[in-house]
Amino acid sequence: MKAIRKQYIIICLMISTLILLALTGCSNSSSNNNTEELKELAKVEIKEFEGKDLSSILDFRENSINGPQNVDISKYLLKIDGLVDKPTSLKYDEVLARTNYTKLVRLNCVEGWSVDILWEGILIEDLLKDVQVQGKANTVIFYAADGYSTSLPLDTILDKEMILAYKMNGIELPPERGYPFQLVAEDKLGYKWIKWITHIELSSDTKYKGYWETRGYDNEADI
Ligand SMILES: Nc1nc2c(c(=O)[nH]1)N[C@H]1C(S)=C(S)[C@@H](COP(=O)(O)O)O[C@H]1N2
Ligand SMILES: [Mo]
Repeated sequence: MKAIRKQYIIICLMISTLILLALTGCSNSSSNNNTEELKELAKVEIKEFEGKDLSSILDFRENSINGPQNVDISKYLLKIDGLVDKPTSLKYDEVLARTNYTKLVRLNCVEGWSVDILWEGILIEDLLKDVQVQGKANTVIFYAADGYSTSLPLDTILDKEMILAYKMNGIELPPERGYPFQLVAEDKLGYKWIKWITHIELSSDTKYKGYWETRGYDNEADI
């Protein structure tokens, strides 16, 4: 009888251990699921900001000169040079390490469509502080991975507190929208909103003309 009871107790212990193991296993896997769900949630597009409806990332028309670019972020460098005392090349994370700003700004394309997007990015002024812009610089020329370029007066960039966006509506810029960086050229027509930016050059050439500007579009590009 005693031997049977001992066996009975041992079997009971084994069963409860198994149940415990199964339970902790379950709770582990369910917490894993939770973190996956959270990651998914972060990808959901923001649809409204301070009571205003936003356009969707899908409302843009893709009409880039050479189609969407796929920038390899492990090799990516943002070069900042020209009329500066300390030219530099920054990795993606080094750019993002600056203070982040959020702005609701409308992009107007000359083709007659527009989008209201919540942009998130870093102030160009912050990047320029680090390279020490020389007094004779008055123009900023931007170059992109697809061979596109455009320019803006330095004062315009500073006055309008223009940002280099890496997120739109809470989502990292997708490749077709200019990953890793698009210029939020507030109050300027779409062709100043250069995507896939790789190089920022400080210049004194107020007459510089970018891709669409050399093809007849106004260099001021005011809306
Ligand atoms: N590098 C690059 N940036 C670019 C362009 C381009 O062809 N190449 N097109 C411009 C134009 S004309 C507009 S309207 C805006 C938005 O274009 P999208 O809808 O193709 O993103 O991106 C601008 N930035
Ligand atoms: Mo455009």
